[in-house]
Amino acid sequence: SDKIAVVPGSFDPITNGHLDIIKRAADVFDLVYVAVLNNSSKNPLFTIEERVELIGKVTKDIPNIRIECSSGLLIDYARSKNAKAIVRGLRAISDFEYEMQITSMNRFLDESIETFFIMTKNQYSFLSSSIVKEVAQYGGVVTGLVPTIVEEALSEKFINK
Ligand code: COD
Repeated sequence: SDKIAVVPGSFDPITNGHLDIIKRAADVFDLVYVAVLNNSSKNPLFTIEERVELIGKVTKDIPNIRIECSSGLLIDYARSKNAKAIVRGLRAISDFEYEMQITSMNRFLDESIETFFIMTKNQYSFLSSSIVKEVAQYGGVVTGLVPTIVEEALSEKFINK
């Protein structure tokens, strides 16, 4: 039977670091759902619909990827998709504590769904949506760190503000 994974995140907006993790997950699993979820400790720049649309555009050539959003718990979403795995990216030691905590909580909620980690490529290890937004906000060039259409969407956001 098909092995299904969920790659969850806020993706506000998607960066080349996220994209790399999504592509590598799609190489290993039969079907990958990219789930755009709310992180209650973050205040988003892009709406959920904008984030879904940007991810859709930059992954349109990969046949085994679906993009969806959900307003509930990640684990309920994963269960509803029959997913066996949640895939997360790891950048640095500083990610570890947070990832350990959400992995343990998700396992407490449903121990049949396994969390897998993919280590970032070194070139993306300093990259986050937050730092990209910070740089773009003050007119810095983020070419090569995010897909071109994301770069355009960022300029549009900050021009209209
Ligand atoms: N290289 C590699 N991986 C990266 C990079 C990079 N440069 N940047 C980010 N990543 C990874 C992150 O480590 C993460 O695995 C993934 O990409 C997505 O990152 P973000 O920052 O967009 O996503 P988060 O961390 O904000 O996602 C948190 C969730 C939205 C998944 C979480 O809040 C959640 O599950 N919310 C739903 C409610 C819920 O179930 N809460 C309880 C969870 S215990």
